[in-house]
Amino acid sequence: MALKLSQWSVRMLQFNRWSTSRLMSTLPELEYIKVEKCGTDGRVGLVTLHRPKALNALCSPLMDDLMTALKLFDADQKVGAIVLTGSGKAFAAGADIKEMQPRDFPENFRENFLSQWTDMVKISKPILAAVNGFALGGGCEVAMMCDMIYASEKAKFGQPEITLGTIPGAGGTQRLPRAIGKSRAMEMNLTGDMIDAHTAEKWGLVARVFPADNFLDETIKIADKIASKSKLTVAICKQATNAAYESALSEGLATEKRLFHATFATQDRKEGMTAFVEKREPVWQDN
Ligand code: DAK
Repeated sequence: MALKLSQWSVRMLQFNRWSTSRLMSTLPELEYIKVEKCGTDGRVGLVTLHRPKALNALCSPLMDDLMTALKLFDADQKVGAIVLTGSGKAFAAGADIKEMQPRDFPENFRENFLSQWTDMVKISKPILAAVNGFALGGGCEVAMMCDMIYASEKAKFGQPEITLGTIPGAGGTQRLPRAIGKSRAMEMNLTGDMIDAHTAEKWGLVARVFPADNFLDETIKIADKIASKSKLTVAICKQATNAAYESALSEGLATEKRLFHATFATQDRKEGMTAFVEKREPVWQDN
């Protein structure tokens, strides 16, 4: 028993060491976003929305910085998963109302206002949202553009656009009903009311709720586990799972089968099955 406990302590010490010491060496300085590497050997990219005085309201320059950070980690061959979180008391309180307030329709139409938001879904690596505090409007929508949502028990989700005389514009009327069902989504969208983290978990919007003091480390731990797999197979699996949201069942199943067959063209599929037969751990080449 004593031996088991001491082994556990060593593992916890190792975990705390890699989860809290974040590698910043060659990463760029961005105005509204912090980028760090964490996890085992820095294989998790950590992106923090950093405009705390405005509750990380998602102004256009912040969204540009966010896309820069996500594309940077997507292109980094050492990074296997990305965690997106907020700073201060919010994940993000929505798109920047002060930026939107003076705008008009012709301007929005001509400039395709806020079009950079949709680039998030082009990232091929898994993105895990680690939601602290408020995730409202565009903040809730950015979380839903991620592949998984984890929440601190202090998180609050909502689509308050109705209170501003407008409607959600980045997935609140589309991704939210798919995640939690029509009645609940309709209630959130039409009342503008917030739901707490445990309700969000019960309704299926978030995968898990963690205590506020370690929700980020717990999310990084899951990202680190994903990053330990073949990056190629993970990207294929993400694409196949996303097909469930964008196609009829028969079309989705056909996509899944095609991609399953395609994994047999990879070194990593061969290695994974050979390692199982040889009773050893696989060594991934990401190929
Ligand atoms: N925009 C700009 N500033 C914001 C903000 C926001 N969304 N949310 C908070 N702030 C600012 C506040 O103005 C305040 O700034 P100062 O007055 O100190 O300068 C500061 O953050 C602190 O906020 P509060 O003083 O209000 O803090 P409280 O704790 O009292 O209240 C709150 C927290 C989150 C309940 C409250 O701040 C709030 O209701 N915020 C607004 C939430 C909201 O309505 N969000 C939805 C915005 S509309 C699209 C893409 C996206 C979208 C649409 C289209 N396309 C791709 C087409 C998205 C639209 C939206 O998100």
